[in-house]
Parts: sequence; C-alpha cells; structure tokens
Amino acid sequence: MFKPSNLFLKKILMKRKIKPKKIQSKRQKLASKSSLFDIKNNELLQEEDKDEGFSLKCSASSESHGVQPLGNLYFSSNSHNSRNSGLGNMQILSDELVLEILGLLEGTLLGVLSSVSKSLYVFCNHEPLWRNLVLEMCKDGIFYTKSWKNTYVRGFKGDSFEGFRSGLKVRDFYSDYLFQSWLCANMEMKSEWIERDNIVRRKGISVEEFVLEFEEPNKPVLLEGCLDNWTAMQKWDREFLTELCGGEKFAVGPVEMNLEDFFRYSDQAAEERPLYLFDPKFADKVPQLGLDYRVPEYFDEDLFSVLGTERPDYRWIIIGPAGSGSSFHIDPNSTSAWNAVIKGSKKWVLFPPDIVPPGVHPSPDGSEVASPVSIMEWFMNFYDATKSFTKRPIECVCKAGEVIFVPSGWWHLVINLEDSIAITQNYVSRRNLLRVLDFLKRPNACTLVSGTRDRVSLHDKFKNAIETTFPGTIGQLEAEAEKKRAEKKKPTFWESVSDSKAGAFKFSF
Ligand SMILES: O=C(O)CCC(=O)C(=O)O
Repeated sequence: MFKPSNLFLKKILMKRKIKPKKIQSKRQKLASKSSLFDIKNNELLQEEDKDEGFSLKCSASSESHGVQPLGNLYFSSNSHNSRNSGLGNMQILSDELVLEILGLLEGTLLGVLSSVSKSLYVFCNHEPLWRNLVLEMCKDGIFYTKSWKNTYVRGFKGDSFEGFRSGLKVRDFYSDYLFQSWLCANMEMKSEWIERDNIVRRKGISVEEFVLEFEEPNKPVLLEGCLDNWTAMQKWDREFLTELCGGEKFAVGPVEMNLEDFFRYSDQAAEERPLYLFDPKFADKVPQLGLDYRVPEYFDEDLFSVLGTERPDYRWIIIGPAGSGSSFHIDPNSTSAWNAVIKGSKKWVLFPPDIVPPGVHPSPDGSEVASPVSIMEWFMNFYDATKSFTKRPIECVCKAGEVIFVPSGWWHLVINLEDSIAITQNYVSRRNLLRVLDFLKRPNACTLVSGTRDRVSLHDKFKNAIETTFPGTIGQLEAEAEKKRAEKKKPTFWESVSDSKAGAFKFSF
C-alpha cells in the first residue's frame, strides 16, 4: 500500500491552504522533522520549528553511506529511490524485514552480497548486523577497532588488517528506518531533554525521615552527600579499575569483557544502543570492589539476605560510555533500588507504577516490562508527549556523589550523559516486603521472577526464611496494611454527613 510521507502530505495540504493536523505516527514525525537533512554538510536545516532541531556529536560518524530520510525523496529531481531498484523483488519488504533476513547470514555472505547493488551495499553494511556477528563469535573477549564490521574482519585477518577505508556514499538512497538508526547513534541529547529537574532532593536526612517521606509513600528522592565516606569516590576511575581488575572479565550484554577491552570499545562507541557493563558478580570476582563502598544507611535493611547464597542477584557495578543506559523498565521482583553515581552523570526519567510511559507496551501478564524503543528514540519521539501529561514524570540528573532512590514498581529510563561508573542495589525492606511476596506468588512466577534459577519456589523459601528469622513480621505487616485499607474506605466526616449523590447535607430539621 502506498503510504505518503509526512512531508508529501504537508505539501499537498499547503497547496490547499489547510494546516496539517497531527496525523503522523511517531516514526513519521521524526522523518518529517529531519526531512531537510543535508547529508553533505552534516547539519540539520530547520524549516519551521527552530527548537525541533537536532545537533550531531562532534564524533558523528560519516558511515551513513549517504542514507537520507524518505521525505527528501520528494525534493529530488528524479524521484528515484535506489533503495528499491537495488533490492529487486525484495523491495516490497520493510527495511526491518530485509535486515532480519540479512541477519541470518554469516559475514562472508554479507560481504559478497554487499557488492551486488548500491542498495545491498547500504543494507549489508548496517552496523548492528556486524555487531551481532561479533557478539555471537566472541563470547569471551572483543578487540573493538573503528567499527563492528572492521572488528569482525580483523577477528579473522588478525593484527595485520589495516581496516576498511571510509565507506562509500550512495546517491538517492532514502529510508526512514536506516536514517533514524544512524541519527540516534550520532545525535547529541537536546538541552531541553536534560534540563527538567523536578525530583525532591535531600541532604543529611535521618533514616526515619527517609522512611516516612519517601520509602513508605513509595516516592523517588535524590540523596546528596551520602557517599562522602566511600573509598570508591576517591579511587575509582578507569585507570585504577583496569589495574585493580587485571584480566578479570565482566558481563557486558551477552558477552564478557575485561576492562581494558571495554574501555577501548567505550572510547570509540558511536551506536544507538552502546554496550553496557552490568555485572552482578563483580564483588565475587574482585572482592576489593565490594569493600570500596558501603550501603548508605537508608538502605541497611536487606531482607533478601535471609536467603544467603540463594538470594536473587541484587547488586551490580555499572560502567558505560556517554549515550549508554537503560531503556524503560521496572525493576525485578517488585524490589526497590538505589543507584549511586561514582563517576559521570545520569539523566533519569521516572513514571509511577500506575502510568505506563508513552511508547512502552508491557505484556498483559506483566512478564515483559522492558521497552523495545531505544533511549534516543524515546527522547526523539515520545518525550514531547509527556509535556501535556497532568502527572508529568519525575526527572533529574544524578551527578557523581549522588544517590537516587527508585521505589518499587516505578518505570525508569536512564542515559549516561558522560562516561559513567555507578553501583546499584535492589533491596527488600519492611516497606515493600508484602509487595515482593505478592509478586513472587503470582501464578506466572516462572516467567516473572528474575535473577535466580529457582523462580517458582522462591516465594515459599523467602517467606519461610523471613518467618524463621523475624517471626511474626509478615502477620504484623499484613495487619497494618489491612488497617490502612480500612481507613481509606472509612468515609471522612464530610462524606458521612453529606449525601454524596445530591451533594447536599443529610441533616434534616
Ligand atoms: O543505567 C543505570 O544506571 C540504571 C540502572 C537501572 O535502571 C537498574 O539497575 O534498574
């Protein structure tokens, strides 16, 4: 079916002197915003809304191979899209489908196919295809150089391989999907996405205040000044960590990398979803890492510890380049979390449990709570929508030395604004114990529970261990919760004296 691009619609509507309505999908919206992209000058020219411009990173790669957004096709003199002619019968497939098919091929075949036509050259050089090949091939170490394709070929040819010369530019290739992918990898965060800061900040509050104001009502807070005594704050930087950890390998997505290799990758990474080091076993691997920080006193209660070595994963070291981060998700097992920034800074966007962020579609059974949309794509296509929400998200930039409290069930998205190092821990305290037990008891616990192999029996094991270690606690919490529920239901004085339907007093004389 012919789908007119947004720019095309705009032109027709302008001719008819009708203002275009917001009829476009989010992806089309992006395509229209960037439809005046001048690929030669690497700059975005704005037609109308000056504030809607994007700027590219200084390091922006020229590996776009000349791909332009579809809207530009309507400015071209010959209306020829080499994307289609070079795909032959495959041109009816969407870009995503073409890439999915190419994703079934191994590197040599991709290389051969890339010489068949200009179009296949562009598709076969799509970096995520090569990234997947490298990640599949090198489970235990990656020597990243220049690009994923380069890294793949170097893996076979060895150090003598000097690398590809810069890529070819293809004329008249228009594709919103490939253009957006390149743009997301190479654009800067806009200042308006970073600036909004409406989180409550506290310094030096007591544990009781924290519990009363934030943990009990399940509200986020940014805590300042509670990492001052951390050795990690003074010592941790990439040189120190590389030296301390030696050749030890850490979990980086589906692979394991040592820090030297990971930092080499970080320095060159320019992609939509940069690799992120996220390791739950860091303190077993390098015990000194676990000794260089101390859990802030607000989070001392850690009820999962009653399970000893059988507890689900609960703490992670997180290291990533600017642009890396975590797309929208809810934390595992209904736990709450704290996240302490040691180096760098992180932009946070949080939505309460009753509001699903725009662009996120959790599965009905709750087993899939992660967002398929990349972080950059979310900011480009969905951030604006939150401006009209009556309940706007909580936002902030968490800097080195600061800790954010992420309450149970809150959706959150995080992007590193600089190269960052952080520690995060998920925990259960008396304030969220009942929520966690409820979660572990759900009928589909085998798909919901995470961080442990023993998903189905975790509920019973945890409940029994709590009963043994803190007898009566669960019963007491249940009684308190019941009392609160009853209080909520109890009519207020005004409700009891007024007729809610008529809005008039019940008194009669
Ligand atoms: O990327 C980050 O630092 C945030 C991590 C996070 O959201 C999490 O651990 O749930």
